[in-house]
Amino acid sequence: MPAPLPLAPGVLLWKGWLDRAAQEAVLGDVMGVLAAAPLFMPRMPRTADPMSVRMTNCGDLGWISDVAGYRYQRTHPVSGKAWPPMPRSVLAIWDETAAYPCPPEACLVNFYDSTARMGLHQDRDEFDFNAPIVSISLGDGCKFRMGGTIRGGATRSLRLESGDVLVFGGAARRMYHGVDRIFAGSSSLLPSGGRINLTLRRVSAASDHGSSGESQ
Ligand code: MD6
Ligand code: FE
Repeated sequence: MPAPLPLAPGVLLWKGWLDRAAQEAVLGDVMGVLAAAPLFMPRMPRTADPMSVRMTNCGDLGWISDVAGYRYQRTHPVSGKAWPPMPRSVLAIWDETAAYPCPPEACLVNFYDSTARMGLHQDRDEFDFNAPIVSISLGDGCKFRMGGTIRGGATRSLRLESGDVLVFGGAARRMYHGVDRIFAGSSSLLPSGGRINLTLRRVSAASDHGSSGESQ
């Protein structure tokens, strides 16, 4: 297991965690997710402006955004069907990097075409901030920006590439972050180009899963 780069307190980056064969295996599993739960166009709360990324989810819960706001729900907003299960290949990455005793409940799949971006944001719709978020990058590289926990503070950027795994936890769990741009054509993994990012999260409060007598 390669050593991660400690980028900031609570932020670990494993460059090239997945080799090409492993990237292809995870991508194949993500294609299965997309077949069962097609990408949808999320909209900004209130304004209903479309976001530039396309999204779907797998796992028990999925994150969605529409005119009513941001939330987790158990069903796809267009088909109304339950999200497909999280692939084992994806769960394995959480098990190896998250250092957290419970499995993820939600895996958000973001698809970026060459012009898509993601504004600076905090991930704060979850009820368990003790669990980290594990982020897996596939396909074209991107310029990823990270700041502090206060909007408007200093930021730095780094390049994320196919196969990289980034973990945000502890002091960094509520860090601002976003994607400034996609480096189109920088990876041949996705046949038609673009970038896929998977973010794995715990959603429910720790007390919701600590009552069964298991040690935490
Ligand atoms: C992306 N990532 O890389 C967007 N969120 O496409 C995220 O929004 C993100 O990478 C929380 C933790 C890690 C992330
Ligand atoms: Fe995020």
